[in-house]
Amino acid sequence: MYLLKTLAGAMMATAAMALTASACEVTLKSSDTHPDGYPTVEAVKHMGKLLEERTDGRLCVEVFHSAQLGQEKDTIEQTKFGVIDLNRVSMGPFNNLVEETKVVSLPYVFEGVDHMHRVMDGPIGDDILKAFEPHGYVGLAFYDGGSRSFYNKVKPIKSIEDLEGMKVRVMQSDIFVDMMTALGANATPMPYGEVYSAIQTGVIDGAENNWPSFESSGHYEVAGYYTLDEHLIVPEVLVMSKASWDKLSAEDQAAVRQAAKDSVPVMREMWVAREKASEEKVRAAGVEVITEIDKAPFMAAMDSVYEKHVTSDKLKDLVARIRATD
Ligand code: GTR
Repeated sequence: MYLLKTLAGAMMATAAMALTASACEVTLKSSDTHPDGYPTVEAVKHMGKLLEERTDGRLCVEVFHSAQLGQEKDTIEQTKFGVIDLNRVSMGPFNNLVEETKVVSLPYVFEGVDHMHRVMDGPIGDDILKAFEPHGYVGLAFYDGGSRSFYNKVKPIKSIEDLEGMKVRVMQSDIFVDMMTALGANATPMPYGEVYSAIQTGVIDGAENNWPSFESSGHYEVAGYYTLDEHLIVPEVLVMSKASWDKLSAEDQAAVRQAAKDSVPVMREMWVAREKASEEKVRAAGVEVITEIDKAPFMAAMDSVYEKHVTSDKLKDLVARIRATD
C-alpha cells in the first residue's frame, strides 16, 4: 500500500512538472542590468508569477539579470525589435529616444521620493507611459530608483567647488552630461557595467547612484566617499516590446498590464528594505558618507540644464504639471 501511494505520488509529481514545463505557451524574455535579488529583478519575477497564475500558465516571464542580455542602451534597441520582450531600465537611457522621459530625469525636478510617487502614479505618469508607444515600446509600470548622489575615490565632496574638474561617469543621456558641466565637472557617459573598472583604474574619479546600486555594483569598494546631495530622482520603467505586445491577444495584453501594475507596491516595499540594507553594508565597509550638504547651490546651478532641455511646449507643460503636483 505504502509503495503504491509513493508511486502514485511520484507519478503525480512528474505529471505536475511536465505540466508546468510545457504549459508556458509564451515565455517573455526580460532584461535587467542588476544582479539576482535586486528589487527590480525580483519585481519582474513577481510580475511573471502573477501572470503565469492568471493566464493558467499560458504566459510566463524569464528574467535575465546581471546584464546577461547586454548593457541598457543596447537592450533598449533589441527590445524595439522584439529580440527582448520585456525590459526594466532607468528612464535615463531613454532620454534621447522618448522626449517625455527627459522631464523626470531633470535634476531636482521632484521634491522627494513621495512627490515622485504622486506624479508617476497619476495622469502625468500615464501620459509618460503612453509616450513610449510611437517609438516601439509599451510602457507598463514605473519602479523606484531612489535618489542618486555623487561618489568618488579622491576626496569628500562638500560643495560644488569640490567637483571642479572631477571626471564623473553619468548614464548615457545629454541631460546628465550637461548637468555635470553645469557643476564644473567632466562628464563621462559610459555603460553601467564598465564603471567599476573605470574607477579602479582611474579612467574616472567617480560616478553617481542610489544606495542599492552603489552597493550591489561593488562601486563602494573603489570609491570611498559618498555625498548625499540627491541631485536626481529618476524613476525606473518596465517596458514591453511593441512587436512582442502585438502578438498577444487583447486579453493577454490586459493581463500583462495588470500584473506589471500589481508588482509596483511589492517593488516599493522591497526597495525600502534594500536601501536600508545597502546603506548599512556600505557604512560598515568604512565609506565616508557626507550628509551635511547645502543643496541650494547645486539646485541653482541647474538652471542652464532646464533652459537647454525644456524647450518644447510639451516638456514645459509637463514640468509645470510636475511642479503643480502637491
Ligand atoms: C541604476 C539603475 C539602472 C542603471 C544604473 C546606471 O540606479 O537602476 O537601471 O540605469 O543606475 O547608472 O546606469
